[in-house]
Amino acid sequence: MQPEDVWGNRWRECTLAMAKRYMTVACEKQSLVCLAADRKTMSGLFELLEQVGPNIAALKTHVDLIDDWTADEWSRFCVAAERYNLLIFEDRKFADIGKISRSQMAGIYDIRSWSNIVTAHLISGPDIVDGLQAAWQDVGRQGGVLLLAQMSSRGNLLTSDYCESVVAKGVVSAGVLGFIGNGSRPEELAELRNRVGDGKMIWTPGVNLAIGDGEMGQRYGDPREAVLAGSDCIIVGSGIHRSDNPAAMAKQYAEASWNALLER
Ligand code: 5BU
Repeated sequence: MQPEDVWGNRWRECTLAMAKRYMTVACEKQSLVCLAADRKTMSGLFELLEQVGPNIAALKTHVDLIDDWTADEWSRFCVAAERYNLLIFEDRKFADIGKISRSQMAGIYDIRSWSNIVTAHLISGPDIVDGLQAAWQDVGRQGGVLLLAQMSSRGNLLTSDYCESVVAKGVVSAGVLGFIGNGSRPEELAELRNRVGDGKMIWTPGVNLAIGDGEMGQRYGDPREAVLAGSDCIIVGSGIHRSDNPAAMAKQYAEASWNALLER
């Protein structure tokens, strides 16, 4: 199936190269799953990647969770992820002023050199997007920023008014791939999609086939409902990596998300 037939207006209106790349990979894999690879060792990450690589479209990392991180092992891991045709998304949630965010993309982890996507809060103002984009340009790469418009955690402070301001600034920013929406609440997600229109992506954490409350304030909603409400990518962590059979679970999430996209 051609991406333009599957994605419709989203394909036509999301012009950022990274958006097109994601939508193409999702069609090739028949999966809208981004795995939240929240493992604490390099061997755990490699193991997970081998299990779920064929059934996911993107891999979300928290590089600073890894106890035995080394630059060499990490670049081996990124090469392995690319072999599975995955976009690499560092969920760093940058929040500082533009020039410091640019520098934070370098440093020991050198996020700019291997990430395709990063998350950012817009709390410090719109220049953060320019800072992050400048960091990718510093190493001759391109990437896309996902702005936090909503969060999945209970009691978060991203109010509806705040969300509206983030969307208003984000939709007109070329370096913005899209927004993080709350996958646990389809009605909030539908409201976000209304505000965003078709020109940007919405990616959603807080998704699990077992809906309800998770650990420490996390909340979960159903993958199909999230996609029907306007999510373009479901971010799933423990639903896959904590299960007894991560490969089989990744396949289930892939099918649920892909079928929901076709239904949408
Ligand atoms: P879980 O195991 O599916 O609950 O993992 C969710 C992941 O998504 C985890 O890596 C979080 O850092 C990430 N996340 C989230 O849960 N909620 C949010 O609002 C944002 C990110 Br932004």
